[in-house]
Amino acid sequence: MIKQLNAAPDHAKLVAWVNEWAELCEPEAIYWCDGTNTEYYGLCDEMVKSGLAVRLNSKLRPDCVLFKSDPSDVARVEARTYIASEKKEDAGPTNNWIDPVELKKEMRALYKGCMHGRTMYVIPYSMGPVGSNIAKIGVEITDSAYVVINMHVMTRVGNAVLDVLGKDGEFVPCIHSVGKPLENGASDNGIWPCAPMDKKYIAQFPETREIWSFGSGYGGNAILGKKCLALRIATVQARDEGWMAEHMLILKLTNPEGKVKYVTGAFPSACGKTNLAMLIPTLPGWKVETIGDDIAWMKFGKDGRLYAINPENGFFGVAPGTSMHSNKNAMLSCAKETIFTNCALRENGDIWWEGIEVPLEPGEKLIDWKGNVWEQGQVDADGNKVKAAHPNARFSARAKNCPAIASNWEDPNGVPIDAFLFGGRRPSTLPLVYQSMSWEHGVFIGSTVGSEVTAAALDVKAGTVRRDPFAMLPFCGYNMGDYFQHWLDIGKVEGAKLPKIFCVNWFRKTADGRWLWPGFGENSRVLKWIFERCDGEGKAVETPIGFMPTTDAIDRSGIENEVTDADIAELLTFDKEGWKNELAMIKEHYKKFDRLPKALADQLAQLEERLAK
Ligand code: SAT
Ligand code: MN
Repeated sequence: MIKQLNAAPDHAKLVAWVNEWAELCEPEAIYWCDGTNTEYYGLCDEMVKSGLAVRLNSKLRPDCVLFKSDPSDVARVEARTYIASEKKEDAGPTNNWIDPVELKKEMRALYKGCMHGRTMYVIPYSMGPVGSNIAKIGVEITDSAYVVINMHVMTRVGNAVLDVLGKDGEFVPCIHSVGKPLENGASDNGIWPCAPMDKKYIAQFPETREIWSFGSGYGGNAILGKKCLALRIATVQARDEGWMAEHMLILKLTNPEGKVKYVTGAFPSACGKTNLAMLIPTLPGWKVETIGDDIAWMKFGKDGRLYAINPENGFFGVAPGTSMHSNKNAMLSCAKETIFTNCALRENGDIWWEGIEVPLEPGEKLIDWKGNVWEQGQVDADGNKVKAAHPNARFSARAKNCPAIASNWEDPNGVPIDAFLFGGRRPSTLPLVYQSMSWEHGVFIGSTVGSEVTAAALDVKAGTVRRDPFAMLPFCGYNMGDYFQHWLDIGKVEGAKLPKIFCVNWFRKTADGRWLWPGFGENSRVLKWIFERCDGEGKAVETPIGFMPTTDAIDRSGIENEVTDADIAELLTFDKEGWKNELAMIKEHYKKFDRLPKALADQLAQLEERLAK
């Protein structure tokens, strides 16, 4: 007999679905999550008691817990992530595919009895403000209390969601298990439960809009509202329903006169998306406020503009490299009520990571993310520096604790978007900023987004560019060529008043490897030009790649010594030879797509013509 820890809601389809999974997974008990603080802190206490989590010093880091995962379970596993569409072509050349019937058979065998000795938590959640017409409801079944508390932070959980669902409302069913049954009263003994790599599956079924996840407890593999629902499944819904689900930050930009523009941006990972969303402008009188740092859902309003909501409720941020200098607002967001994963633990009961820019006491000993004693400067047997925190260590912080969060960030109608930014780390060729010549040209720019990977840190020239169209490569739930077509179709919607499209690159270097642009808060100077361009102002010259600012169009007041006339000229030159090489790389990149829209092939041909002139 499975214990029922509390009453099930009055929604026959939902209850039947939960019972069906309980029968297969055979948990010890079923618990319906209500989203309260009592539930959240109760689960935290349980996990601290069982040794899965450490409570941090309540004076330094109030209401915070630290988890360390299994060393094999530290990030999203793209090789084990599947788009199980009925037809392989519909998943496309950039996604892993297995026949859905076969995959379900295989996974059902794994789920059989997988929750022995565990509680099955049922989490009703909303992506987006509860009740917003842009929001969507999901229900996640999981056997991980760690997932429950993370869903509390990252989504809106509980009874308010059930109220919106009513007796027969629609939801995206999401099933998750860590894949580690506890037999005969065994316990985890403080060890992060997960399954071996060849048993892990992160499966999306686009036609039936289901998510099945097995074997991992970490991040996007397990917190299913985020990448699985809000991107992979939502992209499919957005295509069918005429809206957009994008891997984009959303920021609110206010000029000294109090005029507001909303900007979204797509960047591949490790390009500073969270930093841009929480930027502190160095330009006097300018203000940046955060709406979201990872995902944007956009729908047309009656006025033809695209309105965006942030479907999330928190930030699942990369910890290493985050400091009061690189991102003060992120540091303050995780000052309290935060879940830390795979960070290091200090003697004083606070967290620590590489790049936090908080000095340690002389000789201070930390507990590293693997649970070992760690000292600064420690090297392994091969002479490599041992890291205290895992490079993908995370903080799960509440959006409401971010000092830069915009007062209207939860507006159920969303905010009207003025500009889309695309960018990556490009030490050469790509200028600091340029604007597309048309919507279609902007879609072309989005489809070619890339970031340079340097073999060695000092090796500037030998970098190859890893292309990540719209920063969506691991997150698009259908054929990428069809996704490009969806972007083109959005541009043809009657009466649409579309955002302007820009490409930015904060990462230009000189030939001898010096950064040309200071980045961080100084990026507000580029945002200022973008703001002006949205109003039909801001000086620009037309070049073969698009509209580029004139060298005096970027406000350098106060940084003329840091970014000299020569620097800004280099940042804003059209590099004809570099672009010929770029064109060849884009041609190669485009060969990957089996359903490349003709309009994008035309854009490529037109760029080639303009470069040849
Ligand atoms: O683990 S997540 O997918 O949520 C984070 C990321 O990879 O961006
Ligand atoms: Mn992301």
